[in-house]
Amino acid sequence: MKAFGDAGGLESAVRRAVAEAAATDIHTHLFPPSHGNLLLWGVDELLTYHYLVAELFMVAPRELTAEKFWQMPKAQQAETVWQHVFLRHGPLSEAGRGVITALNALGLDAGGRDLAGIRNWFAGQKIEEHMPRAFKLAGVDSAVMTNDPFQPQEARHWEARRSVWEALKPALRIDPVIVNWPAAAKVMAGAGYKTSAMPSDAGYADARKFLIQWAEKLQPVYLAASLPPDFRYPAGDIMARAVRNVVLPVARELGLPVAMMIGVRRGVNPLLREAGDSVGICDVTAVQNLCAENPDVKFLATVLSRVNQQELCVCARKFRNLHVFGCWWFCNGPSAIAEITRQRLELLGTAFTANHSDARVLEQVIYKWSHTRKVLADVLAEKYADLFRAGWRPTEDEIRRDVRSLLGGAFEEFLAK
Ligand code: HDL
Ligand code: ZN
Repeated sequence: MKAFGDAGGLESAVRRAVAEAAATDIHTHLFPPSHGNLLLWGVDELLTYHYLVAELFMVAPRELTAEKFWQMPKAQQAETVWQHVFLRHGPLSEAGRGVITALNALGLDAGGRDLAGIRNWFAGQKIEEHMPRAFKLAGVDSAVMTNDPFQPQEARHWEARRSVWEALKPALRIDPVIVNWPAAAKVMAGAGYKTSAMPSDAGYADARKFLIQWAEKLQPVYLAASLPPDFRYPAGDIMARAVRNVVLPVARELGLPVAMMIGVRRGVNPLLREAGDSVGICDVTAVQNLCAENPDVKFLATVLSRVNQQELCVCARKFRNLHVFGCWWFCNGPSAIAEITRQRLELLGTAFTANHSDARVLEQVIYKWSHTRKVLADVLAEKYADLFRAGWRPTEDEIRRDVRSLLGGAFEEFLAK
């Protein structure tokens, strides 16, 4: 295929490639339709996304207390968010604009402000058709779920061996083993494993068995955990001991990568429930030490604080067993995605995964990927123009190859190497 002779042709090829490339969504909170109401979808779920609940309480009158809100039925909660965040204030936030993007992509006139009519449309949808439709609109070929065996309401569906749509891939989520050993030990003991609140070598051995048995059930793409800003490694604390004695041996035995999402301060405002988590600057040397100490284990990492982003990129330059991914949560807005992606291209080339949706509600894949593609196209157009000015003439195939790398290709290569 011919190389581009002019910058104009190059830019339109970049934008075309970003618009058309399939994205592999490597971290979501979606579930198979067979897992019932664990899979959230529809306008009421979109409007009560915890990002929007946080935004509601920033603008709602004082008399609307969190207690009153949580006692409302879901539709009333959604109407309350619609009134305060969308009608009484412009939905200029990323989560607000996202709802508009998703609804309009589905052919609904969000601007008409007819919430009841939009709700009726969703009521007429069948999830078995609606889920593939949402993935197609998002350009997502597959999505990795978050599957937590420590949540009984999730575990029961896997115990029942319910069907899983082939576009959904499992991930074994293991936070409690690291961040709340007593709770994890209680669940494992309830399943007949010899674990107790006080960690011991025997308890660690049974915890490894528990995770290995769940990995056999789920066949996960990776092990995953979100970690607090104060996660340190190596360290003598209960978190580091669980990583050393349970997580790393299991990852090694199963040949599974360990995905770490670091920097979440859980429950800074418990009244907001899932909306009550915040961000903290983490210690990237924990990632560095894990990679250095375990060259035979693969690590995926994303960090929640903008402050840690450059350090994580430099860490990935030093350790071939580290793959950087995503503009996570509070970093998943155009300004942060642009800054982070520009920095990653400059430091990592195409050896990273540009984003993941973290979708909790099905239709969020539509807006999260639409908004990401817009920013990615702008940043890549700029970077290819710089390369063109330097004298390199990429072909359209090479551009498509690079774009796919950023949208899942590099992840697949990392898993395969
Ligand atoms: O720990 C995680 O996986 C986070 O993504 C949380 O689920 C968070 O609530 C979230 O949805 N972020 O986008
Ligand atoms: Zn998540």
